Amino acid sequence: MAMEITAQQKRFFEDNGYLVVKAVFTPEEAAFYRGHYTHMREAGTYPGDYSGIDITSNDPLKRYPRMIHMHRWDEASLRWAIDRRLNEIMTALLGAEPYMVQTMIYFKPPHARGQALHQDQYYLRAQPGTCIAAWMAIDRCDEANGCLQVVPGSHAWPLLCTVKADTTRSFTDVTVPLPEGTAVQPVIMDPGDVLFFNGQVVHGSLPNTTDDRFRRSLIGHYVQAEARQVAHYYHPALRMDGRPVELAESPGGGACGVWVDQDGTPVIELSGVEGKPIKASE
Ligand SMILES: O=C(O)CCC(=O)C(=O)O
Repeated sequence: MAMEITAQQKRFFEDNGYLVVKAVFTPEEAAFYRGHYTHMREAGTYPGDYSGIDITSNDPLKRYPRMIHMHRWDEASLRWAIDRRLNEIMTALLGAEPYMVQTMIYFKPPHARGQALHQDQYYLRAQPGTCIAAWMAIDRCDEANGCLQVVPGSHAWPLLCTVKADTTRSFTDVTVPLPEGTAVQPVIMDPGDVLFFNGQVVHGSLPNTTDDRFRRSLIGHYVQAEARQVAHYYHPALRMDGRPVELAESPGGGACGVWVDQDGTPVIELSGVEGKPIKASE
């Protein structure tokens, strides 16, 4: 059966830059991915394990680092990333089929740090248009175990200039500043639910404060059909039937926005310049 998106859901996505679709995958499918990736992670090392693994480390993220681009060598990951249901929803939200450029799995064990607020387009640089993420919960995700957080409406912002992040709470070291009082919305999800969000949306996650609950998520990154270039790290892009599509390389860096005060209201001025991201992927 085709995945239907209601007019109300589409409007929510257009107004807020994100949308949770409940039960896109069944609890049994979520359980399959939970087992699949956990066994894989515990069994060895893989291409993309850039920050290394140390099973004796006190840092939970050293014991269970995220995995990247699994679709390039793991059939189940490729099948998931180009799944008909994800394609139908994104095509309905965007008006055309996207291209798939990245897969990631986050394990986020108890006491693991989160990821500071950022915009995915800072890394992907899809042009023209932007990128989109499909973020599937494979455990229950809530505030205690560090669910994703989004800033509703930030899809309308340009890329913001980054500042240093608090690396005691985030495993990445850059973040974007927000004016005081900006609403940051936790996104509570059950296994199999998928959060779709636009590449400009400011999002991140807090540490996992639980003693006993992982917060695993499986993520696909895509670029809109009108994109003709994407950053080097994300090549080759794939059509949603798995065939490669030729895109050019985005240069990275460029103008970025800073918050300025305009008659007591914070507004973004495109007066900053961002260098190339040092790390290629988030
Ligand atoms: O899952 C998380 O904690 C962060 C993931 C994220 O920010 C991303 O995929 O861009």
